[in-house]
Amino acid sequence: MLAPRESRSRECRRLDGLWRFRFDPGAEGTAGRWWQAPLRDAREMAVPASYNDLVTDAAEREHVGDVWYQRNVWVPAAWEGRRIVLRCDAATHRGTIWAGAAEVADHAGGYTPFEADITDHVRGGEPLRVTARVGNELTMATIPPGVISRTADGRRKQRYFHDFFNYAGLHRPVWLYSTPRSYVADLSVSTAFDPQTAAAHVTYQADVVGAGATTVRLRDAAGAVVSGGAGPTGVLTVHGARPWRPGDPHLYRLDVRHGDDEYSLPVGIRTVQVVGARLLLNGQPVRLRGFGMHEDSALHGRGHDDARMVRDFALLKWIGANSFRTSHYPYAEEVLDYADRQGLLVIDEAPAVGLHLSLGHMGDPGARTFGPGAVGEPAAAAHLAAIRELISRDRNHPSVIAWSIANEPDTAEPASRGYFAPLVSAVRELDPTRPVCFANVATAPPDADRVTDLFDLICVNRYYGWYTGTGDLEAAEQDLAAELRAWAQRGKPILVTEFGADALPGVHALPPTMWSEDYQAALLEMSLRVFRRFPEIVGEHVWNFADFATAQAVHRPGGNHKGVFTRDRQPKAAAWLLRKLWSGPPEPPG
Ligand code: BDP
Repeated sequence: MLAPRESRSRECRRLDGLWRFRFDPGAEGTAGRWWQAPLRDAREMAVPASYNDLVTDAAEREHVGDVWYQRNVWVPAAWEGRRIVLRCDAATHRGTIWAGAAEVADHAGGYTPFEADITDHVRGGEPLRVTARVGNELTMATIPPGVISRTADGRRKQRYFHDFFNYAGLHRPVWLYSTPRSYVADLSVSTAFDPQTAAAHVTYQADVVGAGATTVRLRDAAGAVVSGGAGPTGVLTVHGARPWRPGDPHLYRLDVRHGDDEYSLPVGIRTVQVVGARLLLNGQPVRLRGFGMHEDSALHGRGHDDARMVRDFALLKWIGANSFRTSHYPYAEEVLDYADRQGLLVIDEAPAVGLHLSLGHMGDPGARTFGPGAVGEPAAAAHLAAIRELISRDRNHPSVIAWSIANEPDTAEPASRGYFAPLVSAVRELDPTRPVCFANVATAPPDADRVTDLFDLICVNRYYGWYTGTGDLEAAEQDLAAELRAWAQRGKPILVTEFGADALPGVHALPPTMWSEDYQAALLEMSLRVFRRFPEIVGEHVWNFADFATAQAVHRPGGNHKGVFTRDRQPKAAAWLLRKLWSGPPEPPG
């Protein structure tokens, strides 16, 4: 699905700002047809943002069910006769949209966009009432999964199996945009690059609607045409191509015209391959260093915020990171656009987290995950839909070098294989150009895991020195090395996609003890020392980039404090250490 972009033929309006807003604790809005009139008893709410941290009432912060957003917008008179689209970048976790009295879109999945052609429902030069119903419920039919129960006094309670707060709302921009009646509906590009000859191929496929000729031009950063073609599909050849890579994230621009419509897509020419235990970018071994992150900050919650994004990327650069994982859901498209321009490598993750119903403090000991009544067919269908939408949205980003289709599922359970095998095949069919991975959980070490052979990369999340070997870094060092030695036998690249320790900012201890900044730094230093012994380890992603909000729990004092930056993006001691250890270009493995 194409992101809204202005061009000579396209106009985009972001409907950011204050919308009328109402909680619907009694689930009355749908029966009462709240979209048909101005929302009664409404307050105002910021968009984009999570609503949870903008209210002062506990029941509202923890509300389970629907909320309603509404606003009026003027449809520009100049748009009369054009195609008009209403688009929502993210309604977490389910969104239904009305244009005036007409329902125009309904979408499940909290982190991918959806849109509707509303041409027949609007008039240029007239006002339009836009209403959005957003539901935050997680069940065994959603991804991520959850369970809703009732308290003795009748309140609905949401339980979930992942370690971040269930923020909800209109998290990303809502758009009204217009195109000509004949238009470019979708576009997919893939690139091939020969490092020996610097020759490149850009294969493109445009879905076009309506009459008119289709032409494409590939331009370099200076705007000069380097290749061109005609027709909705084709292969463009570029001689002397300048490949996209961290350090020189060079972007070409593909201008696609169909009839009067023009859409311009940034294109980075690069290849990603797994050869043996190496990960190659443009034929060269790469080693990833960086973080698992979250879209999370004070007040905004999970709402996209350009200011936070700019600061986060500045910190990634400062600390010497070259990559991150979009743990545990697809991030805003603005983030991937920025990563393309900044030259960050991204492992792009589907929102399949918490598929482990017996894990830690969030699960029930002994609970089975995969099968009817738990994570069964409805969840698998939702998971597949989420993967399809992720790939369709993000496949054109050069920064995206791998798809992660789940975080810490219970892959020691035999039924996990039947669950994952079809999903992996689907990813390979949707995108044969990128490696596929998932983040393996500590309860599925090499001798217990049932699925890792299906994937291209071995990604492991390990907390030696924290959840196991608690407080004992010597034991942790040995156990970590022993487990990595076992994974290294598999002959595939290994990424340690999570390791870390909570540190309360300002707490210090010598010798280092748990929860201090010093212990966090010592644990990270020990881990990096172990990783250096394994040529198969091609990536180290610290958990987490910054402190983040979680559900309330006895061991989560004001959230998860495994950030090496505080929630307001200031460095802890570990950040200074990593900056030192990650200075200079990442050494190639081996
Ligand atoms: C891992 C999860 C991550 C958690 C982290 C932790 O992948 O989402 O936040 O542990 O416990 O299990 O800090």
